[in-house]
Amino acid sequence: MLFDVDGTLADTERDAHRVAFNCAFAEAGLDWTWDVAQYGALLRIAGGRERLAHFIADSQPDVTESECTRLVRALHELKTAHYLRIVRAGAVALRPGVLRLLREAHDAGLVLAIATTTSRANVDVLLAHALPPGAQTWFRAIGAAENARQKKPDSEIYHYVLDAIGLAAADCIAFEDSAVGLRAARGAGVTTAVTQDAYSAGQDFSGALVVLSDLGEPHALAQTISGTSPTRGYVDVAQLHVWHASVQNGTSN
Ligand code: XBP
Ligand code: MG
Repeated sequence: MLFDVDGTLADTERDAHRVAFNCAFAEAGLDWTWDVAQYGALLRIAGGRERLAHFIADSQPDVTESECTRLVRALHELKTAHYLRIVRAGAVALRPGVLRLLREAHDAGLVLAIATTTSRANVDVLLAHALPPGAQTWFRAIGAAENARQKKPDSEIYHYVLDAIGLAAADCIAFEDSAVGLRAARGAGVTTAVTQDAYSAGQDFSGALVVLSDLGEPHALAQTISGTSPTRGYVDVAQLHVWHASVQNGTSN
């Protein structure tokens, strides 16, 4: 099982990454603020540095190219420090069903890995603060921003992770929250289930095995937006086997 991080393991974007960017702007003496809606539009650019560069090129005509490069590096460093502080303060919780499914999959001996475009430090702090102690070792490989030159929707990070875990794409399933992530996973040939969030709802999820509101819990079932609903109304290891068999038999939609 390959997991995206931002938006999939946890709703990190609106109240953690966005807030961290705004703190970095303020600390640098800039009067820029990304509101919730504007940040949603900027999210189609994967990668914090790339997002900053796009924003500056798009809306700050007075910033020269070399100044932009310097600014992006400095702001992203500040932003990462703020993000780490925000997550350490406990502001980010895992999405419904994530811990249950990770634990169940780990106990069943399934291979777990992470394929994200966010920085490695951000992954480590989230795993350390949102998962039980020692659970970081559940992941055979973690592929993050530092491991791929091209960000999602490019598939490079998925190829990196497949190589690191030594499994074929056909034996894996990816969980993503966004169209950008879905394209990255599908481009590497990995069957992908989408758990959409407030930012990604309504995006083009064609090619997804299923689109759900979240992974669901026995007491709070997932809503199915498209595709076949999980048998029990939530995603568990038995459901992964059902999906794997249906993909192998060519009976998935
Ligand atoms: C989401 C991203 C990241 C974060 C910000 O990654 O695109 O860029 O928004 O993190 P994913 P950085 O959904 O693949 O987990 O500032 O460290 O890039
Ligand atoms: Mg994501």
